[in-house]
This record gives sequence, C-alpha cells and structure tokens, in this order.
Amino acid sequence: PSTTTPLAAYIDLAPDLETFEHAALAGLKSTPKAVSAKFFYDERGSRLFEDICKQPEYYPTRTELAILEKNRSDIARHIGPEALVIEFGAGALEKVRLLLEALDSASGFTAIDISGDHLREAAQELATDFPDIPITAICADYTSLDALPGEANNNVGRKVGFFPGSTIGNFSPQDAQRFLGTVKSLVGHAGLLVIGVDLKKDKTVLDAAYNDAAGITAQFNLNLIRRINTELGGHFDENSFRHKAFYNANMSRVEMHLESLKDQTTDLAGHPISFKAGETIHTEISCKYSIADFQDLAKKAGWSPVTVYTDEQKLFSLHVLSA
Ligand code: AVJ
Repeated sequence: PSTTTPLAAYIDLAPDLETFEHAALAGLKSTPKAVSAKFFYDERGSRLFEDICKQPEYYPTRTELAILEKNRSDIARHIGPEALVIEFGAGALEKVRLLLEALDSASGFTAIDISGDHLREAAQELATDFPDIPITAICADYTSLDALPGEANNNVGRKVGFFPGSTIGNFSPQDAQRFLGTVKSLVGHAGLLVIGVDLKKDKTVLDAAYNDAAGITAQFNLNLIRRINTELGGHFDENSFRHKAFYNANMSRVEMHLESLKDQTTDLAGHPISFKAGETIHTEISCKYSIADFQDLAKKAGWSPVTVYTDEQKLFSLHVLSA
C-alpha cells in the first residue's frame, strides 16, 4: 500500500471570486481592453499551461530544467545548509524537485500558488517524495502577499526565493522591480533569490513558442473567456474570438490578445461589453531581457547579482541574486 506524508500546513488565503469579477469588469470597460494573466490559472488553465510546457515550440521549460539540472550542485553550494525555500507561482512543482535533491539539508519548502486544488495535489506528492522536508502550501495571489504566514517562517538557515519559468516576465519592468523589492523583504537579511528569466531572441522563435501548432496556447488564452462565462455568468461566444500572440520588439515582450472576429456586444453580469471586429482583449505580456538588463533591474530593487547560468544557445537564463 502506498503511504503519503501529510503537509506541514495548507494555508488558504485565496482571493475571492469578487476580485476576478471586479478585475474582469474594470478591464473590459477600459480602453484598450485588458485582463491580467493571473486569471488564466483555474484548475483547467493550470493543466493547459502544463501542456504548453511540453510543446516542441515552447523552449523555456525544457531549457530551464536542463540549466537547473546541470548547475544545481553549484546553486546548492550558494544556498548552504538548513535553508527555507519559498516558491512563487508554484504550479506542478517539477523544477523545485531538482533543487531539493541537490540541497543536502533543507529546513523547509513553502509553495505559493493562486490555483489552490492544483497546488495542494502537487505539494502532497512532493511531501510524499521528500518526507524529511516540512512542506507548506499557501493558496494566495503572490503579487499581493507582503508577509509570509507564521508557519512558513520556521527556518534555521537563510530564506531562498525560487521563481522559475520566467514568470517575472508577466510583470512590466516597473512592476517587476516592485515585486523583486517585495521578495527581498520577504527573504530578509542573508536571503537569496533563484530566478528564471527568458532571454531576448529572434522574433520567429518567440512567435512560434506562443503559437504552437497543436493550438494549446490558443486554448489556454481562450480559457479566460470560459472562466468569464462559467464563473461570472458572462455570455461571451468563445468561437467569435481568436488567440493572437506576437513578439513586440520595441517593448521586448510577447503579447497575447483575444481578438474579436466581428462587431459584437456581449454581456457580463448585466454590463454590456462592445467589441469592434479586430478589437482585442490584452491578456498577457511576457517580457524578455538580456542578462545585463535583468541584472540592472534586480540591482534597482536592491539585489546583488551572485551568478547567472545559461544554455549554449542563450535561450534562457537562471540568476542567483543575494539580498
Ligand atoms: C508562465 C508566464 C512564464 O509567459 O511564457 C506560456 C505563460 N503564456 N505561453 C510565459 C505562457 C503563453 C508563461 N509564463
């Protein structure tokens, strides 16, 4: 019979539905229309994102995993013993396994994610595979978390933020700087941050990565319309919108939009929302940085670059920063 190790704690700080309704309404009433990428991640959205990571065009996940695998003992040396690792936007928790295996002692691991059930399942599996490490799961919007709950503070060694996947790219550079500052205060004195950052590159590679041939990224993007319909009682016709993603070189970012295929007026909780044919809802930015640009941004937030790893093709970077 299989046995499972219980989580040290599951802490539910989930934002309520009202937050999504409020943000969706405000975003759809403004010009241009925009809804934050964090609302992609319900249970289905989290699963679709994991499918994206397996698509041949989507290079970030496998590249970052290879960088992590190759350099994890060096990273572990920087981290030292008895650390508490805190992951922001934890998802499937595949990457942190490589890190936890390399650390010969860790005083704990805390995973924070907005998608609660998904997080709980992934954290439970991790706890079972790493029975000696107390594992805490926090369901929360980490972009508005300014302190760790008490249970997540029982570390002996340093606190280490772990933010892989280039999720930092979802923030504008200005918001990224602010978030990096928040993480610095969360990890405190002697803290570290291990952060994955996608690198600037050829437009054709980026356009392909966000327009996979199997159409998974399109389904992921359109999942926002599903959520608006099922959770907020919207009346959007999913088939009258299409996925649109492209690299905007001037802004060094990939943009995802949902484009209306016709003039239409839809309804969201009694509010009419009108679209012109070709008008879009801006749903995501994914900012790309050079190594030097990202280090400059981190320095502006008070971090000191320790080291940076990359792959041979210079597709992706993994930075170690110290507080
Ligand atoms: C999870 C934000 C890193 O921007 O590449 C993947 C999300 N969107 N394909 C990214 C995403 C479309 C992803 N991040």
